[in-house]
Amino acid sequence: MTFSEAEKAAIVSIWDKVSGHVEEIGAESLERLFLSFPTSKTYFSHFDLSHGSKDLKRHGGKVVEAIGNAAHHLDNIDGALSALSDLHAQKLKVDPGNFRLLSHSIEVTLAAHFPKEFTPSVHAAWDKFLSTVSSVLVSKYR
Ligand code: HNI
Repeated sequence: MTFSEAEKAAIVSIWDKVSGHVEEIGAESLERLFLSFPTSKTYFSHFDLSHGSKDLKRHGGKVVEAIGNAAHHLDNIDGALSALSDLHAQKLKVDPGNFRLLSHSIEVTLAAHFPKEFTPSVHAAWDKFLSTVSSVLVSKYR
């Protein structure tokens, strides 16, 4: 997947706002995922999923940092997320349908936090970006 200069600018401009708040944005995205789509919780039975828990913050922070890494490598997301792709496909074996649900939850969180900046065109660029990240993470399933 290639990104236009305008799409790259849209992705990076939101990332710049998120980068100082990775745990907060990540935890909220996960909480929205688990509340809206409870079956996604099956992968996290070893976590404390209560509101504001350390597990949500720690894991949310990791997920959002990985998205930031991808945002800095828009011309080579495959390479940037290669190890994570192995992990999700070979070890975690998360049902691929969950990636759309998480992407959606992240977009809702971004829209709620940055209502002025998350315009329709920025939203479209982020949707394309998160869908590319998701395809990379499920690319090694078979
Ligand atoms: Ni995901 C672990 C990033 C989607 C279930 N995941 C990670 C880690 C990162 C990460 C980073 C930590 C790796 C490490 O410790 O080495 N995950 C991402 C990203 C996306 C994603 C960037 C998509 C945008 N993961 C999902 C989805 C699910 C999921 C959709 C299931 C609903 N991930 C997991 C599980 C772990 C995990 C389970 C292991 C958690 C643990 O620490 O036990």
